Amino acid sequence: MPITQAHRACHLCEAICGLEFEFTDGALTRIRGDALDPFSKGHICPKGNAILDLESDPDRLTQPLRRINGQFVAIGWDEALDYAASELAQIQQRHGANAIGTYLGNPSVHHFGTLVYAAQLLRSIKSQNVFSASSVDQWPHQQVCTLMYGHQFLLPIPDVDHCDYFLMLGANPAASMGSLMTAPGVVGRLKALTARGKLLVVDPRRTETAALASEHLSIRPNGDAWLLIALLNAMRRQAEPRLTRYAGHLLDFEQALEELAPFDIQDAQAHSGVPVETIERIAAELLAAKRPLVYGRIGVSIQAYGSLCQWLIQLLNIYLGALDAPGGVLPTRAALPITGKGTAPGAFARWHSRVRGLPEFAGELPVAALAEEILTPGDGQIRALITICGNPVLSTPNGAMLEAALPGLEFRLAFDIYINETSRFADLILPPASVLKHTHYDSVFNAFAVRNVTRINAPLLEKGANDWLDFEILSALTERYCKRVGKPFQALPDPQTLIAQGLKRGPFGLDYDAVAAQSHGIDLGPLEPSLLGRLQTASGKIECAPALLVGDLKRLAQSALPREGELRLIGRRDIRSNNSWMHNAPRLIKGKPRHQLLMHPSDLATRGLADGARVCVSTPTGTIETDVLASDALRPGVACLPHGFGHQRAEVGLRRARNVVGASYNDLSSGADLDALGNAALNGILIEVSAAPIRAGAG
Ligand SMILES: Nc1nc2c(c(=O)[nH]1)N[C@H]1C(S)=C(S)[C@@H](COP(=O)(O)OP(=O)(O)OC[C@H]3O[C@@H](n4cnc5c(=O)[nH]c(N)nc54)[C@H](O)[C@@H]3O)O[C@H]1N2
Ligand SMILES: Nc1nc2c(c(=O)[nH]1)N[C@H]1C(S)=C(S)[C@@H](COP(=O)(O)OP(=O)(O)OC[C@H]3O[C@@H](n4cnc5c(=O)[nH]c(N)nc54)[C@H](O)[C@@H]3O)O[C@H]1N2
Ligand code: SF4
Ligand SMILES: [Mo]
Repeated sequence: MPITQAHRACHLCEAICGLEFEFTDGALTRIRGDALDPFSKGHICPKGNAILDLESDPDRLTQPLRRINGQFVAIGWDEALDYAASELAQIQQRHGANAIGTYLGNPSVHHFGTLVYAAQLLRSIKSQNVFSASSVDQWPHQQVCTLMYGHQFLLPIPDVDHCDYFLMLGANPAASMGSLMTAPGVVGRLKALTARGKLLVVDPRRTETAALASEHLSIRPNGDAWLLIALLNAMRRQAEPRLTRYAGHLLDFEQALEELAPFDIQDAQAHSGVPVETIERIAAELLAAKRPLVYGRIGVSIQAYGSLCQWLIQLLNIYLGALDAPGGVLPTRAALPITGKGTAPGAFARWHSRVRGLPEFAGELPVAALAEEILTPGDGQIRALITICGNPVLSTPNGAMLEAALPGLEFRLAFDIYINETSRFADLILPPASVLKHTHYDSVFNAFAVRNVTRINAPLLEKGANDWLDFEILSALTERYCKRVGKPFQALPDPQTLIAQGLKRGPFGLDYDAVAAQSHGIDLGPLEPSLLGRLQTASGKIECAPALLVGDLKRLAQSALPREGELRLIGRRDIRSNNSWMHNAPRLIKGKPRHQLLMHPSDLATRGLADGARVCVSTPTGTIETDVLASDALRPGVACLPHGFGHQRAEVGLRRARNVVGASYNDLSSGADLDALGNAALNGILIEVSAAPIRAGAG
């Protein structure tokens, strides 16, 4: 049996680990970490191994499916593409350009072909109704960077390997493997940090990351903005800001601090649950550290004060002199640039959503507005929905309302490898061939890495006669659509050419073949200061007091104090999950159920609930049933539920996932709960928990 090996970066999460794929007689038989990847050094997690399951999954689609009389029927590619183009063209002819809505999901950013060619499709369709998972995720990061640094992707990345004090809010890299901090083997990196310095985790739950941290601070959900302001005010009392590095590059820093001055530290204690003395001590520790940094992720992004938190984090890093300093937070120098000339810096409010008037950002509207844009009649109503690598029924707020809206559409097109909870409503599903069949370059997450790295990998598997790669489908669809509506179409060069052009143009002037020849990837060195020379603001400076963010301080100041007995819901990720779409992989779902509502024993006691009880969780949006698990890792008044479950609603599609117990978190969240700039506030929502009614036959 000939055994061969090939290498490729993992496309499943932001850690982009190098993986070694072993083939026996041409069939994929084993996956290991690629020990020769200079960045990931052999790291792999259970999901990396589950690529074996994805590749052999009998539920994976291999051919276009068209709904005919309520049943999915396999059809040929030519017919499928013509059908899609014709429907899209007709709907726009009947109802106007904005009648087509598009939702782009998380995996679309991992595949160069999908990312670039979907953008071309959207430019041709020219609808203002574009949505993505970004507005249930990292919008606050992008928006704050646009406002302060002039580009949505000038994201300061934690220099995790060189800092000596890491203040981490609302992130759990021990489960998520790191986010907006591409750091394969992040747990090892964090352990090295705790050996040389301090990792302080701020989270309402004592998470897996908190457990390995030097210290864990249990905070009230949504209390972070108060804590961050109190830290800035405390630092101001203790020491001067360290601004030498930014001389001549800072605008309105003093003004920003002045805006925060009226916030009282006693109020910060009341709102955050963090004692005044602790706040003062942490401010002192940050100031005493040689290379401190502050970073916050999902827990401080998908919450009521997401953009405010991300702004305050930038201000703290500036105060500490950590912004753009080695060992602090610095933008990666991507070999294939996603900032600078020819890239979209991010723009605000060029249009607004029709129903609620929510402002656009970077060409997208908040996905919290999607369902109402489908359901509300009138000019500009969405009549057709394209989903690209997404599952908004499970992933976006009030998923049940979106689910109820889908049947009313005139046409639904899904670009997906599965019949999921969203694509099960589709009129047509277009499944791209296995990602192992296309050239792989992760243009996004190489650009957010904690070192400057780059890696091109050739296809591992040969493309079959009936296989269509992601970019081939999207390009053919765009061409046929343009033809029908009489718009000009210019085919983009193939992905390899585009990658080659990008690498050549980039800061390292790399040659495609030279990069591809080193299939384990190339390390281009540690993060180095570059932000000040890359600022793209109108003033050419770091704009520290953007009116949109300063304006939100009023809302924070007026926020109500936590009420006695209230219960707030937050999310969690498990190392064996990947949002909503990997619950069909046997390797990941084996073992005990992982979907329970975690509650503090004292909160169970006050509600007369026993550990393990079946409960109803309710919000004004909806009610779900689940099992409860007592956990003293949570602070009292907080409950915790993972998202991405709820596969029972699909009668077709993911046969194994259907047996994975767990209801959908987003049947509880509301599209009305947003931060100041439109990101969904999915964490920190008020819930009621009571014993579930006993049903005959249940058990
Ligand atoms: N309550 C709550 N909700 C959340 C979150 C939370 O923390 N709490 N997190 C949010 C975040 S951060 C995110 S990113 C979103 C994710 O939200 P989504 O992106 O909407 O959901 P995913 O579960 O990632 O769905 C990905 C889809 O892409 C498909 N897919 C996978 N690989 C490929 C491929 O190669 N090609 C194609 N065409 N399709 C593919 C899968 O089958 C699946 O249907 O969820 C958000 N929702
Ligand atoms: N295994 C696995 N890995 C993943 C994913 C997955 O689904 N599964 N999803 C990927 C995606 S798309 C993303 S965006 C990243 C996200 O990466 P992370 O941001 O690291 O994700 P989480 O594990 O959800 O961590 C968020 C933390 O915020 C805490 N939190 C909730 N509310 C608050 C609050 O008000 N304040 C504070 N301070 N903390 C709060 C939660 O308790 C939780 O521990 O993970 C990626 N990696
Ligand atoms: S950590 Fe992320 S990139 Fe690495 S193997 Fe796991 S899923 Fe893949
Ligand atoms: Mo995400």
